[in-house]
Amino acid sequence: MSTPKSDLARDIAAQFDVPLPLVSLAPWGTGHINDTFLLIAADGARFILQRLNPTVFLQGALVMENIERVTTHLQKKYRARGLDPRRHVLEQVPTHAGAFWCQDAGGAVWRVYHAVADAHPVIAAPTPQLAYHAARAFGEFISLLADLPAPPLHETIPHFHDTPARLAQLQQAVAADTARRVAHVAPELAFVAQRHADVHSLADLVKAGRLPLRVTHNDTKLDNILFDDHTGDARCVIDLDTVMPGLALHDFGDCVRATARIGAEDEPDPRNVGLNLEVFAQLVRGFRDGAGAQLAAAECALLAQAAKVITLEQGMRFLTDHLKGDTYFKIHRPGHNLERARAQFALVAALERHAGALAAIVQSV
Ligand code: GN1
Ligand code: MG
Repeated sequence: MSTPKSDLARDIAAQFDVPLPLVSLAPWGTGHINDTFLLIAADGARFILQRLNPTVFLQGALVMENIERVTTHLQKKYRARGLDPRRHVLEQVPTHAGAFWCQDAGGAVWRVYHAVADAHPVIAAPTPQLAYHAARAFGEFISLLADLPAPPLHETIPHFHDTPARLAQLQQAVAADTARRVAHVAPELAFVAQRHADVHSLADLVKAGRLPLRVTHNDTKLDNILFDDHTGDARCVIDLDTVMPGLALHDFGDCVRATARIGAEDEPDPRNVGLNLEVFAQLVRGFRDGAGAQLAAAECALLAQAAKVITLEQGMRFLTDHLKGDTYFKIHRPGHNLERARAQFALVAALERHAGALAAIVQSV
């Protein structure tokens, strides 16, 4: 079916070096921010066309500059290992003018990637083995980018995983109460208020110079990895929009939030949300194996705390968006962001209940 969005996408696709005519152009993936389409050309070649959300990424050009530097560096690394970079790293398709992106009339940035051959994202609940491979891939991503030449990458979204800043944004949303929803979220606000020490725990260590900034991915959800169709190995890390200076602990923590959680990110009944300890153990093992010597003792000691901080932060982000009237994350039903927030807080509670077991796992793995 042709919609105004898909008609625009078709016009934009024609500006890139994509063989025409297209036999198919259809929405693709599960992202909450950008618009993504799968393009299939007459010869069967597949491409991913994306529109960056301009209200989230205010400086799309800087996002694209980061991505070019990061992918070029990763490609070199895989080539040096004798591997075909196209199987492991996103490869951009240029426009006819030779640029890696273009803008539509409204100023939004569009780009095209070659689809990675014989690889797929995993959407379902992962097995411990798959979790191991996912965490190893995200750990290795950090280790491969540790020697990215200066200057530092642009901060594409300032204060992205600055948890105290996220708390401040929540407090501002409460004070403004634009959507008149504050009265309904007293239990959630109380839950956050009891955890101010957690909000500050990692940020204080960064301030004190006790946790290093590295080049990190910052959105380490399971569906941001492509797995090989045949071997099942994690092959390519995708969604590079938020690759920038950050904490390895945030990448590990977000992996736990997304992968060791029982129940969906937007599970409507928080009682169904839990924590899979076996998966957690494999995430620790995988992330350490992947990041290798990169991880410092101070980081290893905080793995479980990082899972709690990032899950609390994500809950605060969803709650803030609910209070502001759902302007940031795409929603698919009324109250969706509140359900997401509650599910994150249920996971925080599960992480707290299992704190002893998590500490023992981190020690023993
Ligand atoms: C957003 O769009 P997507 O699904 O890749 C968000 C992440 C959140 C995630 C929650 C730029 O990622 O930070 O963790 O939703 N991306 C941005 O599922 O805010
Ligand atoms: Mg993302």
